[in-house]
Amino acid sequence: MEGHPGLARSRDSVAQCPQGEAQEAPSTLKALIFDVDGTLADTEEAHRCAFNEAFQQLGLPWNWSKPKYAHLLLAAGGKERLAAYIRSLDLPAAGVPTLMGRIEAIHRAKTLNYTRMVLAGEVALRDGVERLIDDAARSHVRLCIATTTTFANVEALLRTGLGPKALDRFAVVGAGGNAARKKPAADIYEYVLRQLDASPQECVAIEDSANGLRAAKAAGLYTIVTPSFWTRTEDFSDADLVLPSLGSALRPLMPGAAALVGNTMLGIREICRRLDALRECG
Ligand code: XBP
Ligand code: MG
Repeated sequence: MEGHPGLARSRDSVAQCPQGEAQEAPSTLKALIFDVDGTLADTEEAHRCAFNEAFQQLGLPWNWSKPKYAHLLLAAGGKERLAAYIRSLDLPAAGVPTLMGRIEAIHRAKTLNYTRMVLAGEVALRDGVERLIDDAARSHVRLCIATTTTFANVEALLRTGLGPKALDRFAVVGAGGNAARKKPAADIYEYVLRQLDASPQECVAIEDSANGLRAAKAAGLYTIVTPSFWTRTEDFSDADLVLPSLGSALRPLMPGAAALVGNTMLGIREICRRLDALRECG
């Protein structure tokens, strides 16, 4: 089920800036930086199943239920999630290092399961993602990715959702291996900004989780949040704009959310207006 209609809010300052003024000068917006899991697609259920399948494949007596996984999601990164889980187990002291030593192998098996599921078409892009990506391309706004997940997962999702040449459409792809610290640290966003040679004031981040929001804000980015099934109860009070989804012709934004962005879908024009209004109105 896409988006929770009640989840719509905008940071007042921009909403009060008189419309149209910011439109005269060329927009500041240089790039949109997309998170992956929960933002481009609601992927965590597939990740959860891929983990459970890997546990079976490797003879581990573990199974992550949805409530368990929702809790484990507080740890960003699949390997970090495994480590957090192992630490939570009531194991004899010697048992912990042995299992910690198996994390790489478990995560490799999980990634193979996950990419197989994605390439089989089991994970669809969220509403409005492809439309906004096309809108950005038409407006010469560059596209980037800042994610915690493994690069192979990004490639599989983009290839399946946007076509075999999808990766070429992204100026910078910052994934799990490109940042020393994972979200909520700002590292992956700072990596993308460096590669892009852009300032945070010229870019907008699109996220789904509190961890991701904190990372984007720590990097100084105007941040739009579209909560996912797994994150809809998290705290997004620091977000600049919260929408249940990006909206699409098939599933337009409900009146409350639509009123915030002046349309039943969030488009590049509105994102530019907001970023430029911030520049104009400070
Ligand atoms: C969210 C994550 C990821 C995935 C699992 O990533 O925390 O770790 O849950 O992927 P995003 P890996 O920043 O895109 O929201 O197992 O490859 O880490
Ligand atoms: Mg995410």
